[in-house]
Amino acid sequence: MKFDVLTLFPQSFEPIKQSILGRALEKNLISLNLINIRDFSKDKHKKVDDTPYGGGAGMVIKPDVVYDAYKSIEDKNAKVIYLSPQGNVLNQKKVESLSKEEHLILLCGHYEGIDQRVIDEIVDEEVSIGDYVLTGGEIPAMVLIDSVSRYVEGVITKESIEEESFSNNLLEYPHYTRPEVFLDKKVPEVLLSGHHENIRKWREEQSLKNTYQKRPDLLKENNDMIKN
Ligand code: 4GN
Repeated sequence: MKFDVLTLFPQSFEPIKQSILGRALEKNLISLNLINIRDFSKDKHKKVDDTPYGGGAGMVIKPDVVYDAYKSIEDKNAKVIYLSPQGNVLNQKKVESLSKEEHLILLCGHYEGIDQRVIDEIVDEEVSIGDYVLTGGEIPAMVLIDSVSRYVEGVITKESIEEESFSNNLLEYPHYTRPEVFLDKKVPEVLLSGHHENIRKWREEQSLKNTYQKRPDLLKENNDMIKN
């Protein structure tokens, strides 16, 4: 999986070069190419924004610099995603479907936004990570890269994907490790029993109970899936 990111702040992507994704980058399971939009400014002061037509607060990113940055990539088959509060809200199903793409180009805005004409010209889909506004699209882009990369073969084990929250539209069961007693609390007996079928049933129960208590809306979604 190839990620190209169009951003004014390439340094903000350092956090996703650590840990599991760092290893995936080293093993070339994923690639992350950061393109600084500012490098494509033709202005002697490297200006990338200007005041909005029609007036109003803040600055708007100029369409030509974004277009030239995009054109430098040269892959007509890549899917271009603009991270924006106006986009389709990301969920696990969407994450899984994006992981089937070979090449994603992520466009990050800042300030008041990007001139609409270049968005209309190059963007295939707008994606939002939730109903709130951030100062830039970089954190949403990192959320997308992290969540999608987990589905790339070899990044994490298949078991981790299958067992996790949301994969069956349910929350996960609780996890325990040593010591057997911590602050007078004992690990649930069944997990020490070695009885695999009982453990499976217990985890399924816990998973359902957790979902019912914390996210009953997900059970309703499951119900709707059965009905339809
Ligand atoms: C995306 C971008 C929130 C999201 C953003 C989100 C930057 N905020 N909910 N802020 O996924 C104007 C220009 C706001 C880009 C945008």
